Amino acid sequence: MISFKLTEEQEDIKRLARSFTEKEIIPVAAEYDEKEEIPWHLVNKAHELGLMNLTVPEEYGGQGLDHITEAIIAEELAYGCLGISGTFGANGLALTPILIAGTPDQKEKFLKPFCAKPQLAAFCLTEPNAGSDVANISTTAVKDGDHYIINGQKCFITNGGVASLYTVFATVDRSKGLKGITAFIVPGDTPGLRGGKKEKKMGDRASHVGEVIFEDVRVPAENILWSEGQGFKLAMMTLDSTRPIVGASAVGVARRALEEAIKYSKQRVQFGKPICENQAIQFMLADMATRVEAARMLVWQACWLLDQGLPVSKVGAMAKMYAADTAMSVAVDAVQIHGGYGYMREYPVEKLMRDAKILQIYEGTNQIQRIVIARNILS
Ligand code: COS
Repeated sequence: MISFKLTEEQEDIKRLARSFTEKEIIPVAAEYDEKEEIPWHLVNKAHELGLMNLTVPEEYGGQGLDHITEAIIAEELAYGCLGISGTFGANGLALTPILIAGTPDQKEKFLKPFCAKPQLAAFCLTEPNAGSDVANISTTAVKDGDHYIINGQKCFITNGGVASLYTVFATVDRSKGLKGITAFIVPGDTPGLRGGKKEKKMGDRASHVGEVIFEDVRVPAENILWSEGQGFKLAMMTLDSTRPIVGASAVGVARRALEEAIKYSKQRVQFGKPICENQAIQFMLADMATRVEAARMLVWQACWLLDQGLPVSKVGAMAKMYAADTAMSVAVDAVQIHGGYGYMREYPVEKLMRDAKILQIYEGTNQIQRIVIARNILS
């Protein structure tokens, strides 16, 4: 049976997330975008309200939610500010490898204390010379008795340098290519781990994105997820499960841009009538609204597949790609409908357009998503 009706619990959570967005995120979004800082007080509040660590089981201190409910929350929060929602969302990305591959002991040891407090986590995969080409990472993990010594540099890491917990991908043997990649859980206070340069970004500015430097970081072998050489597969499985949520955030950005454009087109009078009475504007709004609905359906389908434990690579990539492209095109059109005012910082669509761009790039560029889709349909 197919149903698009949310459960009572999902309706309640959606109301909670929407009210948090209206009361807490929207009033400060422009300020933190300008300051390029994380609003830490909102990390505390989101944690208190149960809007973080959404899919971590309750026994480990998370919310124990399914992926469809996670998508509903991500859309609502990103409606208010992509940078702020992405700060919370990065926990989901960083903790997913532990949820997929962690032993009960690892989950008890790392997830429980992490989720007990308002803290941030970071997923350390990308490097200066290994973005799309994950197999090319050069951060090394050298075995030393019952420990590994990690050395290297990660870049473009959300929450990098300000996180309390890191999932880190390093190679134990570069000659093995992707079969050498190994995933480690690394607490943020481990000696030798430090944040490097903080990036200055086009948009998504209320999130902290920066380098993470590893200098002789000593990690017990028991912190390996799965086993040596399983890291590439784990990274791919993680991204399969988080890309639909990037799609959900993109739907939030697109929906906000659409609503701002509708509101403005009804208020703005030119040639003696509101501009929404022009068919040129109506056709734009109709296309924007249709794309938002279609993107949400793909996101929900991908989340449903995830919740059923069914293969999700193809539809998850479609959801991320289509929703991110939708956010970009709808935000551009929203600026266009606002005319000169849309280009000014006074109106929110200027920020939405800057924010939307990153959705086509992070967690796999939209070109990578097309590779994943093409491989799936041709195989
Ligand atoms: N789930 C499980 N295993 C997977 C998988 C998935 N979704 N995708 C690939 N694998 C496995 C393959 O089965 C293969 O295993 P075997 O060697 O045992 O057969 C192995 O991984 C290699 O797969 P493949 O040959 O497809 O790897 P490629 O090097 O061609 O890379 C892409 C594939 C390009 C899709 C991958 O590197 C990628 O997603 N890159 C983008 C990374 C990204 O999103 N970066 C953003 C940073 S995180 S914010």
